[in-house]
Amino acid sequence: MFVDKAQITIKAGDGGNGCCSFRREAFIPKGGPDGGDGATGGNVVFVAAPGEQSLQDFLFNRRFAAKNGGNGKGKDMHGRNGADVIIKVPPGTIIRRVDTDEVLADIDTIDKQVVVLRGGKGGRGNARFATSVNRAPREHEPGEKTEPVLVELELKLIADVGLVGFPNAGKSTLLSALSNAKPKIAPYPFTTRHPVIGTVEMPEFKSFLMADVPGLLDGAHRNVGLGHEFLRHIERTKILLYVLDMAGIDGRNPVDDLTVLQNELELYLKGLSSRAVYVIANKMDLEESQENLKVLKRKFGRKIKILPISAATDESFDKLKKTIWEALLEARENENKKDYEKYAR
Ligand SMILES: Nc1nc2c(ncn2[C@@H]2O[C@H](COP(=O)(O)OP(=O)(O)OP(=O)(O)O)[C@@H](O)[C@H]2O)c(=O)[nH]1
Ligand SMILES: [Mg+2]
Repeated sequence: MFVDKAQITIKAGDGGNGCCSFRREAFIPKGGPDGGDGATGGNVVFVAAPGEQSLQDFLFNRRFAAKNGGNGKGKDMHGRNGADVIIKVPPGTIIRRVDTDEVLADIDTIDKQVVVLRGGKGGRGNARFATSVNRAPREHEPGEKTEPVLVELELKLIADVGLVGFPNAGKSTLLSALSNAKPKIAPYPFTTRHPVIGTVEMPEFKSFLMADVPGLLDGAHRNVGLGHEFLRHIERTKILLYVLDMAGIDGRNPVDDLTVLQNELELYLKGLSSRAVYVIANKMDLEESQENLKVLKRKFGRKIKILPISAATDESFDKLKKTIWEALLEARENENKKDYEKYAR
């Protein structure tokens, strides 16, 4: 099951209490204070779990607490620090407090690790309160208590390349042709009901991540069809590819389709359509496609590059992969440049 939102309760460990104790030894009637300090409670830590693509586990596991710090003891013994609780989430998970809406962490890379709640501090034992004037203090502190916090996890998958198209355009066929993912493929709309990410292998052990999201329709930004629920999974892609059914099998026209897709992206998030670098003109093995390609090229050829393919029958996709890869590298470079300019200013 694909789950991209979940609420869980997290709690850092309480600090341990400081101890009040006095040395008791044979022949030393009045030993000094020797109550040790309480220890720090454990932290709540979120880490990315590469390969994980759903928050499903959090439907069943909803409470996560770090261990409390140990109490101090006599003979100057400090408590033991409470163990952290490590929560593994899919890369792309945003963690937000439900009461204030504050974003506590954004696990946006595959190796990220964030301490979201810190454990309570331990209280000091009475040994620490001894002074030259007060040599037998009874004073000692309780450990700091922590409160449970309700947080919402929201997943916005992280992929380098996103496929955008109408239902039945062949997005899943293309993803399975290029990557290791095996999404369901079928001749009816809305076969894909949730995003699927595949790894596309390139020479020299390089690779990139490609996401297939459910088909868009006119009005998707208003939640028509499977709607914009899934558009947020392409928000974080570096580049987008439009996938068009050039044969217009469902009685649509690929030229209109492209216009609608561009609009839907813009209406959902301004500027999103500028991330689209290519139009993949799919199903070129079918006869009707040839004429439609001519029209598409005439109307859009100067604005965006069009790559005619047949995801179902082409034998080699090496050239297509290379083309996508190069566009991705360019997008990454532009992004770095932008970041650089931002800091240089
Ligand atoms: N002839 C031909 N059929 C194709 C081609 N690519 C995909 N198809 C067929 O088109 C149908 C839809 O393909 P999918 O890959 O499931 O399409 P999708 O875009 O993922 O569809 P949704 O998941 O419903 O949005 C399937 O029957 C595929 O076999 C192609 O290049 N040529
Ligand atoms: Mg599909």
